[in-house]
Amino acid sequence: MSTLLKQDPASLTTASVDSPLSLSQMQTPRDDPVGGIERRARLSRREFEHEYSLPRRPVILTDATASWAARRWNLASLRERAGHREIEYRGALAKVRFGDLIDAIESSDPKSPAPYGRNIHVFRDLPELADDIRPRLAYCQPDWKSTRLLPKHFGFENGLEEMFIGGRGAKFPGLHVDYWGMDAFISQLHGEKEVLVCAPDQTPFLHTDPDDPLSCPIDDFDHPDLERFPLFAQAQPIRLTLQPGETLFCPNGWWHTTAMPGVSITVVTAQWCRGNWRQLIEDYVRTNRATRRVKTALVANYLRAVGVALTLRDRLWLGL
Ligand SMILES: O=C(O)CCC(=O)C(=O)O
Ligand SMILES: [Fe+2]
Repeated sequence: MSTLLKQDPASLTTASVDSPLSLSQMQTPRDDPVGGIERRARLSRREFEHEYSLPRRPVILTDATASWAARRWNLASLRERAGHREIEYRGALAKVRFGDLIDAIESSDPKSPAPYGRNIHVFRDLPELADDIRPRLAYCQPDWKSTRLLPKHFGFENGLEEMFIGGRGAKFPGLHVDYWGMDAFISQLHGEKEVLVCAPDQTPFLHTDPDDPLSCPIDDFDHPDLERFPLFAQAQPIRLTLQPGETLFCPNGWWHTTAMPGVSITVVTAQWCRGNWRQLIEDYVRTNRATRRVKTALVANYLRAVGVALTLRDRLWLGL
């Protein structure tokens, strides 16, 4: 089995939807940090803001999706309910029947893994499943990018929920930082997902290309080619396994990639908030300044002003 993980983290103190936290788990919510990434349950929105979102610290939330019906998804139920839908996924050349993708995933093998169904737009392409991932994660509210202060023609899409579905041996195509400054909530719903994470201060060891600063060219983390990528010998990647029911909060700037030891179904929620607004502006400027210099500077200043207004709203009205 080719995986990101050579060893699993210590046994987990995971809150599952079916079995509420025991008292001892509630009293020791910071048990079992993996490379400094804690597992936490029953965090208030304000605690999340101040302990993780503003300091830009990742965390595994063990109960963020507890109310989602999607916690009961599996290949058979998705095939029955939405197998007839035509979907798009990133990396595919054409639309595919969701049921055909599921069939391929069911018989995926590490030697020739089935395609990894990435960034499937649940609300647009799989409407039968939309209610299963509502309400939106509480830690993603309010989503700053959906504010009425941002005119539609700025081209920022509103909040995104996307499905990632893969089988044994599938991998995300590479270690990367998300574009548009977005934070990702990677909610594991079925099966396990192996995740490799590198903190922002590891960037000097990742051999990034200045023209493509959000992707890392290293393609095999079990056997990294240290002749080609000698600096990686100094890197300190964090490896963890997400269990069904767990959500990894991956703040923008943190590198991440994933691998699937078996069937895996995930929903990733993108988030914009006070914690990453500056990063959204930086990424907007980085990608647009060469072609539209004046417009980019004006929009960036407007976005900064929106950031001030929304910070005041969140602090004064919402008590965050
Ligand atoms: O769940 C995964 O495989 C990773 C998703 C991700 O990193 C992304 O969409 O940017
Ligand atoms: Fe990502």
